Amino acid sequence: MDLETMTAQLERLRADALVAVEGAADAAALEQVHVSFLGRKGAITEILRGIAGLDAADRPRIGAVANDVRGAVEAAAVVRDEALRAAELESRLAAETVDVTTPGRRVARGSRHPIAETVAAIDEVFGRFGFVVHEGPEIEDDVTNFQMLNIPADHPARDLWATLYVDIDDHLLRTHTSPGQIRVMRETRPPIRALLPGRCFRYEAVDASHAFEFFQVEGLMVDEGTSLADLRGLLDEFAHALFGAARATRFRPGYYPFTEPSVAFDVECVVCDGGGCPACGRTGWMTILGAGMVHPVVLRYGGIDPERYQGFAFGMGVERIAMLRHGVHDLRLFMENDLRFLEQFR
Ligand code: 2NL
Repeated sequence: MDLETMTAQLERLRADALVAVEGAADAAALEQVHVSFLGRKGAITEILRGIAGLDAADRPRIGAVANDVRGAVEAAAVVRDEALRAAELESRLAAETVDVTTPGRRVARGSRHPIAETVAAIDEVFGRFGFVVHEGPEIEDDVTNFQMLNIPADHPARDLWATLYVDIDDHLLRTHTSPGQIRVMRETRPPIRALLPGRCFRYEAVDASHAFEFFQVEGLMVDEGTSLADLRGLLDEFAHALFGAARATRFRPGYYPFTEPSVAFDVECVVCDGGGCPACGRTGWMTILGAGMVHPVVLRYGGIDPERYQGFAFGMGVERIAMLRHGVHDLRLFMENDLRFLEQFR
């Protein structure tokens, strides 16, 4: 082969290679083009093998042409490679674009249980009058749960509290939060304004108005000169806050071994506004809590001198308050945790 033929072949290969580089659709195709023109067995390399048959004077000239062709093809390949990478990146960015205006998935959010919400509402009202929340243990001893509340062992008044006992001598599940108030009296000095919310337990057959587990809030105030009138005024504020400022209230005589006198506190029926309906047994009144002046014997058990101090106490069932506030007729709904029920209190 002579110089002219070889030069012509190299120039044709340059043209072919540049077209092939330009046409390579991706990195693999480009690599293939590189191998087939510039590789060890590539077309340009093959031509250069014929260099030995040329005159010594022609060899540098064909070498210069070959280097120029190789350089041009290499340079075109680099440019093409960059273009392919840029296109790759472009299409990935397009595919992975996040639409920040797309609405988010709604997160299911819990809410306060209506019993906890009612306890908080009760706490809030008495808190305004300086009552401080205390908590006692759910497992109590017989002495604190009963005897210090003027309910002796074997006394018929015990029948008022169907008790659940535990496997520890003389221990039981508290039947009310009153023992917590005994603890407050024994641990602090008057003036006392204590509020005791908490879970209580009784051995009860379950129906729409009875449970074996329920919540109670009790309150206790002890100071010099505390009277039934103070109790009445405080409970009026409470009833008006929870059931409406215009509602009439009344005291009726009641009985508890730990208070003397004892009263039931009634609010004008929230269903019929006092006119009389099935909800209030046609009386126009609903009992929302029990209360009274702390029995002197109970004050003394609490370490308080009844000659100097007087106290009042009250207690309410939280489920009952919640039922009246929300028009719920079966307290079992509060224990079932059916979301269709609970979601109505969000
Ligand atoms: C009710 C009535 C009441 C009390 C609870 C009490 C506590 C002490 C001393 C005196 Cl330490 N009394 N608590 C008093 C009257 C009534 O609860 O029906 N609760 C659901």
